[in-house]
Amino acid sequence: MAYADAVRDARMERPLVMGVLNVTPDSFYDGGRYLSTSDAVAHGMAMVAQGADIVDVGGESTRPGAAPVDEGAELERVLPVVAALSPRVRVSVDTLKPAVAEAALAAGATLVNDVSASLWEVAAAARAGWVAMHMQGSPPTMQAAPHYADVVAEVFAFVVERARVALAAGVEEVWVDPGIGFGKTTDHNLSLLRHLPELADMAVAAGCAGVLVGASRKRFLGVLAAPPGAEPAGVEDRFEGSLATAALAMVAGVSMVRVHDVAATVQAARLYGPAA
Ligand code: HH2
Repeated sequence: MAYADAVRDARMERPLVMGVLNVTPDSFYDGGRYLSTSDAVAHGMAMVAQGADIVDVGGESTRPGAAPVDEGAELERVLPVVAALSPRVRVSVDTLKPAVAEAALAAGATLVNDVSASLWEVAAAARAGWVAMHMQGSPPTMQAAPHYADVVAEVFAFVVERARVALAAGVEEVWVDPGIGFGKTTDHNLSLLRHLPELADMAVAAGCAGVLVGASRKRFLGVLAAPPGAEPAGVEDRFEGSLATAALAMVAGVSMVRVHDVAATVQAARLYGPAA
């Protein structure tokens, strides 16, 4: 049985939708929109009303070229939002810093969304879930010259190996994520997306909770939306590609998608749900 069918049969529910909530001035899509705690919490609750299963709170942009943020500033951005949302919805914290992950878990988050794939011990200590995402290099320079001999084999082997380490260290809920756009060209991203069914199978075999994919509004979708050779379409013109990619990922057996456009993505995910 294909993995996607097995997921449907086992859970009889739809793939999960993780709503993006960046409390930053410079995130590539929602930067500057939710700088106050009240605006951020209101947007988080709006995504819950649209059907988000998890709200992913971040206080540091990891877009290509992003400058690192001081730990104190990141804590100030993230903690009040995590504390306000976590009684009402499952919250993940999107951070590279162990201290921010620890503090967010203490404030009510239950999942560490770790784009560095290195914080599993923090998750284990707090009995929280953990996302192992692949990134080549680091945000300031990762898009300069991404290079792989075999992007699919290397990325999949990396995240599954990290998942095994985390599971052995006692993390019970481990997600793997190929890291779309993190040190990858458009062709690298497309190769990874086309091979997602293999990653879904590998994740199940390793004992993971599943595969998470975050392609929402990313630059390669702007490349696909523009005429050949033209400048990539801007973030506002990447909705259709984002929704199509989320749907493609779900069909491929991915069990969580990380998106900015929650309402539309939940509609797509409901195609998987039990008959009404
Ligand atoms: N992408 C971004 C941030 N966190 N986490 C996971 N697991 N997977 C992803 O693909 C992923 C992620 C980048 O998107 P965004 O948060 O919208 O932008 P920014 O990094 O500029 O804040």
